[in-house]
Amino acid sequence: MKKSALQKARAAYQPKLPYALKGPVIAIEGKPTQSVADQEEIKRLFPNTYGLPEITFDKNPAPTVGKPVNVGVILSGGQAPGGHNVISGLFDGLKKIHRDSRLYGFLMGPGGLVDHNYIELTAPIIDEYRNTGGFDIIGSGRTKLEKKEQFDKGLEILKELDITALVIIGGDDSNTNAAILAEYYKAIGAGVQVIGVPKTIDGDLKNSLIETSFGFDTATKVYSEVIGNIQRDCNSAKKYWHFIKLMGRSASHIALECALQAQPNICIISEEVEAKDQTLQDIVNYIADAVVRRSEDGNNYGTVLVPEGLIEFIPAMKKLIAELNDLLAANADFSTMDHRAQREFILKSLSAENAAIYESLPHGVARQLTLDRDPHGNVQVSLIETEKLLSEMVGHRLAELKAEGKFHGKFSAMHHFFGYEGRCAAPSNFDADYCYALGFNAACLIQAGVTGYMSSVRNLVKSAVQWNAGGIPITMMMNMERRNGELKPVIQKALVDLNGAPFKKFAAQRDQWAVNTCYVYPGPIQYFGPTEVCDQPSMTLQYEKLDK
Ligand code: FBP
Repeated sequence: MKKSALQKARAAYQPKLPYALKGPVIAIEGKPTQSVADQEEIKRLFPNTYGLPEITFDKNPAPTVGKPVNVGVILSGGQAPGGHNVISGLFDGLKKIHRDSRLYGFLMGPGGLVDHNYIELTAPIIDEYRNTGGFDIIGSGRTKLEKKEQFDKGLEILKELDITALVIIGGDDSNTNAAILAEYYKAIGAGVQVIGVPKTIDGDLKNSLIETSFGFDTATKVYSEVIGNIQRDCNSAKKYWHFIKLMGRSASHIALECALQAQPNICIISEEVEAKDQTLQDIVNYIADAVVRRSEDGNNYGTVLVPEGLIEFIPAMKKLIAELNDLLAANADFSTMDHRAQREFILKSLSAENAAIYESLPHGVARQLTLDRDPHGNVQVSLIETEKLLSEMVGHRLAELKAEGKFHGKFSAMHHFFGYEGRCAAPSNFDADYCYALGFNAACLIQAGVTGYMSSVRNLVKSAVQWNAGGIPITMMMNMERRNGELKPVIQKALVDLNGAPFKKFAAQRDQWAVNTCYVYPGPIQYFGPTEVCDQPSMTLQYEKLDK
């Protein structure tokens, strides 16, 4: 396969490991843990894996002799930069335990385990993918691993390949399922450990013990680079307002991080919209006001960052989506109707209040709200064109203001959606090191014999050698939430904390950014060069950890 010059140079990069993982490793057990909420219920549902101690690794003065171990690995859900390094770190960690250890990759996500599709990952395959972006080494998928029949079917192939540990690389939903699988295999004495690895560009799988999910760092650096480029462009031509939607599912971590890096004129934070009970019109008025004020200085241009999950956080829209969810779930033949029939059906079935909101939306956006949910029951927010909805409504508002003699400028909008272009970028040095350490650490958890744990590497604002490594029982991160009409144990999603340092930094500066032109141009990710250019973790992480 032909390689670019950067790919060749990058292949030779040796990711850094935390000091504790460099030689023989000893597992130190902490105190028994508890779930973040609903302790009695989670304990009842996870009798074999609840309350386990946190584990920290340290250097073992007495070298240990390991036995060969066969391990399976699955990439689950959306791509995130660094997945290949988790797998190469895992591979190297297993080979360190014993050179006859073997690693099998299940293909195209959790479905590969159930359908028995796999390959053995050998050294030449792993070497091809070190420090590269993407999940193409084994592919990824969104099959939800949750039923006993799937677990049993998976166990057949695990037994056939003599696999005694499974590593699931995924987001909050996939790690929730990893915990359920770990509990089931433990309960039936299957002899298979299950270890999770925190993945997602969305940055919403984090807590006091998981400082960040991998991929967030690289993806936000890619988006911030292009936002900066757009800002240079609009500052040069001075004629467009750019509405930029950013991936991130429900949480606004990505939008917030990009705002901190690039200092756009406006960034909407969904969690704040919900907390302040804002309407769509409130958001539109806020943007229109900035457009008017900038136009008074002759600046008919600017940038607006919009988190992709915004629509779900506007309280009135949230109610509408909730009613639509129930309506769609109860009417299986909805997808067979044509667009006009679907619209009529919805308008006559919704409550009067929700029908009025639905009817007020541009037809395209209204239809996008009824598209198929993903296998976890989430609205596919990446398919809803919120950036267009907002700019259209801002345009209407400005026309009104113009008619009232309150706006004399020009308003011409451009639209962008950044998501897929950042998910498979070559991992930044931070993600390359972090992912390699997470994978290597997962091998250490396997050697320690534990199950139902998430690989945890912490102290991430320090240099990689100073990072701490260990494992956190997944049940510790769980609470009970309503999903598809039922209360289920799930990992608590981390939304933007409006009292946290990253949001406060942003809120303290945004009024300045809105009216003035304070753009920062972060430029492309650098892999080689001075550490302050190449090795800085995200600003979110820095503010969260250093600005307490
Ligand atoms: P994960 O939670 O699986 O990591 O999702 C990441 C993500 O990129 C979201 O930001 C986005 O909403 C979604 O995937 C898009 O899904 P798809 O890849 O199925 O289009």
